[in-house]
Amino acid sequence: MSFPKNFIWGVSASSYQIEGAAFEDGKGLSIWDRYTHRPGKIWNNHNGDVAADHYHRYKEDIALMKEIGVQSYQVSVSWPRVLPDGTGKVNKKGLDFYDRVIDELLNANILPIIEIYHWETPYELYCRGSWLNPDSPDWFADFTRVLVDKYSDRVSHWITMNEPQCFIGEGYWDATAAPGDKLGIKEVLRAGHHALLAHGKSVQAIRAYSKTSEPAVGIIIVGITKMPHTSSKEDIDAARQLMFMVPDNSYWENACYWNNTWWFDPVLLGKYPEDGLNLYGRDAPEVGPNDMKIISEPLDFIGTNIYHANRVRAGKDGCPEEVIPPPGSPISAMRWPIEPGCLYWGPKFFYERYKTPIMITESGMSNYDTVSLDGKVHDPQRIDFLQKHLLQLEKAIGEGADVRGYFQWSIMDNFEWAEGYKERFGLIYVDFVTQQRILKDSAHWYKKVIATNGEYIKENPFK
Ligand code: GCO
Repeated sequence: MSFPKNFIWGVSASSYQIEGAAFEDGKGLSIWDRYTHRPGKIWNNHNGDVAADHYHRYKEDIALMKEIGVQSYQVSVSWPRVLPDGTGKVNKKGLDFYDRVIDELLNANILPIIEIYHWETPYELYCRGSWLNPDSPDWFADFTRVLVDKYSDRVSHWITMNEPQCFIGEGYWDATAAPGDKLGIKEVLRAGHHALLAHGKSVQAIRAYSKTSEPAVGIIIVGITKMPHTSSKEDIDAARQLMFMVPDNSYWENACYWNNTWWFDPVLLGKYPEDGLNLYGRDAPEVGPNDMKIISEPLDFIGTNIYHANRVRAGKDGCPEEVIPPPGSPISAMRWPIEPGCLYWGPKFFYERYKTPIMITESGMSNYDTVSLDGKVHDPQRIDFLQKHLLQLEKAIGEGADVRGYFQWSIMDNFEWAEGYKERFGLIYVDFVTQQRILKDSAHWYKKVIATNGEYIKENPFK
């Protein structure tokens, strides 16, 4: 077993989480610029005004990526940096920033993948209703076109948007992310429908205007992964069943948006799942005659972010039930369970259902890393985490799951949304006071993994 020859070893990050320069060079405000300045929303009232100062340090950061040997990097774009009002006038300085980033990456032999939207809705568009506004899909298509016109002579890989479950569900239902509104289920689902339409129109714009003959286009959806508690057929079926259902809110918290099929099915199968439609009834969004055709524009890959899994077994009455991990089971600093099997069962189940090539667009671990007296950052837990997860991914690929790439989240420590700078996910340590960068042990380890196309994961990293 080994990783395919053209497998892509990458890293990811997102604009608001690393760029800083929130009020510079003509950038407009995003909903995150507003939300983080509302007292009590973010741990210790942190914000992304400066973040990792990547806006000014992108050259240094790309040099470090090169040192690690990274093959690809997801460049996420801040919408209001490019279009301060969300539509209309382009901010040349903002557009030029990503242009320079792309050139720098290409010079370092790193494949840039443009991620058009990682939650940074322009505040001006929020004031016009944002994703609730039926014009929002067209706003997003116009924004896409601006990027495609400028970058597609050099960029061939595009991701329309990242995690609708989060920016719709957390943003509009439970208010734990910007814009922090609590809407009713009908509005939430309507906003979600517009976001999916925006995705579809964005795909159309990429294909219509790309200067690259065959652009590769995808979307990122959270891969909420369930894995069987034992290898029995009953438990495997139970895990699969739970992974692909739209449960009601009594089943697990926020199930109304925290599920896979409500988001993946329209995009890949061209329809909302029956169980979800039955559950929502009259609250389900109105679907126009062409909507599903637009939403399900063919994709070259699906990106999915998988960080953990819940264990599931067949309950006595035949219904799947989640298994609470026994006391002492490993968890990360984020208090997410550590279940390396998520990168086996996740890709396996997703590929089985959707038969579309997969990129693992985020995978990684938060850890409270510190600088040791030797000036280095030793993070054996992260190495252990990545090694175990990659071994599982390799197994899934060996058994036929078509996974084309793996992106570690994140290239560097960054602003972890509601958790502020408390959580560190990076391969590169960032001192947020001095902005000094230090390659963690895990970065040196990942370098060897990339250089050997994954063979190095079989070595004991601690001998
Ligand atoms: C998400 C986002 C990232 C996070 C990362 C760790 O999954 O919420 O895509 O921006 O920072 O996943 O939580």
